[in-house]
Amino acid sequence: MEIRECLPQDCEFYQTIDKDGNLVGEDPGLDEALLKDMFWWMLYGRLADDKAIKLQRQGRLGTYAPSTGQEAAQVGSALAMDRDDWLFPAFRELSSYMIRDLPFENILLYFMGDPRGNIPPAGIKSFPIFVPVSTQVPIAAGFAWAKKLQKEGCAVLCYLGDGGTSEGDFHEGMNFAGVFGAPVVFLVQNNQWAISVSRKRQTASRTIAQKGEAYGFPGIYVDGNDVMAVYIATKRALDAAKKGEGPSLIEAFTYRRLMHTTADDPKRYRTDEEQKDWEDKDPLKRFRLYLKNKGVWTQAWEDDLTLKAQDLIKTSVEKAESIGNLRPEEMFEHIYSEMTPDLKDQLGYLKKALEGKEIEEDAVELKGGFP
Ligand SMILES: Cc1ncc(C[n+]2csc(CCOP(=O)(O)OP(=O)(O)O)c2C)c(N)n1
Ligand SMILES: [Mg+2]
Repeated sequence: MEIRECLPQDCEFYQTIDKDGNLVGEDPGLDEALLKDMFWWMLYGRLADDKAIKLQRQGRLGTYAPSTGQEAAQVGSALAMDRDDWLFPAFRELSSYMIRDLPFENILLYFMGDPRGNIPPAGIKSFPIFVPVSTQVPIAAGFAWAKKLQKEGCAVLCYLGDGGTSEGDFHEGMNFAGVFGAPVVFLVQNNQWAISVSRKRQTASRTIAQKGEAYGFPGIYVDGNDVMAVYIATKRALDAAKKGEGPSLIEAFTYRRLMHTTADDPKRYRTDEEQKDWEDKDPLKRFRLYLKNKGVWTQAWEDDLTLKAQDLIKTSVEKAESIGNLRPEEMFEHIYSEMTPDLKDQLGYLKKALEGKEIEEDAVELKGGFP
């Protein structure tokens, strides 16, 4: 089944290629270097995702949220950003983090439960991963508004999921962005599922894109498994934001091909048939066919890219696994820019405990029960 056939039929849906990689309209005429970059990031993202799942299964990584099947939505949108634009992620945007220069080893560290993974290297214009669903939305709107007031001329790309659109934070952030004309693009990766809750149970709206209209800005409905369509739609929206035309909402219609996280078993709530059907609409497969028809893709080229990706992945795993244990004190250090008196006290107790010193019980009780 084609992606179009799964959608409300009376809605405008932006797509450049069908599931077999054939053009559905005019060729968008993107540069060959960009097309190759798109394929590289999608392939690298897919292989890195696969490695992360394997590491989790081997007990070398904590719970991990896979991106397989969503590479076009992530790569198309992140490549559409300028270097000065800012990224607000949710938690399932592996390819986007890497495109924005967050090394894979940081992502591995984060999912190993090591806070050092969530400290972006200097100069990175990306906020850390937001696990509490949609909490990034109002912050992204406010941040974009601040950038507008400071006349910095940049825009913000804020990711969230279909499930995230049911949160109050989503509506507050959208409303704020609309009223203040904040230069922000909200990109909903509608992957059809929020853990085991299907898109149908999330909203009675025909599309998520139409919610933009309600807040006074454009809602764009795009094939999220079509990397060129996502790229073009996001670029237009970011450019409009930077020209002072305000926010946009993009719904990238895609599919979470694997489990919600490695702690989940999707077989309990969706059919094999559904999963098989989406295998056929896989974004990497589609784009490969398009590039092959164009004479850009060869097996030898993909083999080279695969080797390059495997090499990078191996180095990242080695870096993440050899970083050494955390200092226990570190758990207090990144909560506030300045440690609160309570935390300072607790850190003091911890230091004493580490030195093997006795701690007066009363003092500990009064100050909140540590250790
Ligand atoms: C405020 C909040 N409520 C619940 C959760 C538990 N939770 C984690 S992911 C998730 C579903 C999110 O679905 P969606 O927004 O569609 O993103 P996806 O997981 O599909 O990428 C839930 C309920 C959470 N992290 N934060
Ligand atoms: Mg979802």
